[in-house]
Amino acid sequence: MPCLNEAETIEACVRAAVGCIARHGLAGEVVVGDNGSTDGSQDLARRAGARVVDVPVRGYGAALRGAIAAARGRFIVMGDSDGQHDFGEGFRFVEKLREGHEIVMGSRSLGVIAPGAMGFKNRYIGNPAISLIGRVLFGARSGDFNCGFRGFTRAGFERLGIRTTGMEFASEHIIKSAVRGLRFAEVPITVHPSGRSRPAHLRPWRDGWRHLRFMLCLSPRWTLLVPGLALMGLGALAMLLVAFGAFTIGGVTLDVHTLVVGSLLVLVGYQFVTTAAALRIFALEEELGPPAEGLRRLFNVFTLERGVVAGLVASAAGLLLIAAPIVHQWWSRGFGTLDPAVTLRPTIIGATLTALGVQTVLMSFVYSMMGVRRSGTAVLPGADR
Ligand SMILES: Nc1nc2c(ncn2[C@@H]2O[C@H](COP(=O)(O)OP(=O)(O)OP(=O)(O)O)[C@@H](O)[C@H]2O)c(=O)[nH]1
Ligand SMILES: [Mg+2]
Repeated sequence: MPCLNEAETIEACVRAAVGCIARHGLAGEVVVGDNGSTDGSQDLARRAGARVVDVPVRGYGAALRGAIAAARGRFIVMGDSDGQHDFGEGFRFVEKLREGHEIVMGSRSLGVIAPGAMGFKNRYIGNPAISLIGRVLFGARSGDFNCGFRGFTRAGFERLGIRTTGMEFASEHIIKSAVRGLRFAEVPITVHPSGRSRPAHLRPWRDGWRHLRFMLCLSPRWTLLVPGLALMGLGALAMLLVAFGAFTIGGVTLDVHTLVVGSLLVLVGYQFVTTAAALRIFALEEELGPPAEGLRRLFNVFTLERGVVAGLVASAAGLLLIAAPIVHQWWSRGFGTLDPAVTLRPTIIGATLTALGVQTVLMSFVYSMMGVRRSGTAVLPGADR
């Protein structure tokens, strides 16, 4: 149980859990992860029969990670100590774990949500939205992604290498369990209104955003990569149409303006794509995201040096494309005002190419530096060279 200033409810929670363990004849213990309660929760928990672990790092995830590390069981069931979870239902998780499941999620939507147990924002907006995104992006089957009542095997949990310390712990835990293919089950649970009179620790907007941000950064494919490639494709098409002259279709003539807009789409799209790669490398290096064999192979080919050379060549070609027509015009007509009708087209194309090249050089360094910290064991070969 994570606990932060739950003096009003911690005793009842611990007693319920102790009772559940005894009733089912389990060899178990109640471990409370506390990181700084100032209301005497620790002593109340001990008196009710729990072992209290004082975790030096603040945050919900840190408290749980500390408690889980200290727990001695093969199976672990976690739940809140604010009175919302009914630890009498804890045995449902044990049954599923005994069947061989490695992560068992409590589900409020399959179970009972007592009146007043969940605020409108969390129940109808935050939780469904986060659950949906989690299912789509990571294939996590849970219908109640952020439920804090869960069971898991210690061995399975240790394989996850959890990193977060705040409320995102809840997302990281289930996402990684899904991504690593742990055997998954769901059990219905009941949630009650919390038994405390002080406000909740969870701050819906801030914590909801942190969950969302965490998920989007871990899986940039649908948020950045695919939109970026689409923008680049669209932009390239627009540029190709008018690269050599105006293009007329059904009475509409497209010309250099289309070229500028196409250039913009290509550049913005490329920024999306290169940022997606950076986030993905970060997730890999931090062991946060799913494994990425494709990306690994890609970076075998695109080493830092090759990236830099390719970028420099593109930039040089771009600059040449800008300079050549201008020099040519000056050469043939003498110095004077340039005629945009002649020079603008290659200038825009050249500028686009130069920007792509510079971005490639810079990002090559960024990617390579991201692999340096763990050099020797760099996930991306070539990144540590
Ligand atoms: N040790 C520790 N426990 C925490 C921390 N933040 C939250 N908790 C505990 O985690 C559990 C869930 O926190 P809540 O604030 O109730 O979050 P919630 O249940 O998602 O939100 P509500 O529906 O508003 O209650 C409670 O038992 C808290 O005591 C923390 O920073 N440290
Ligand atoms: Mg709560």
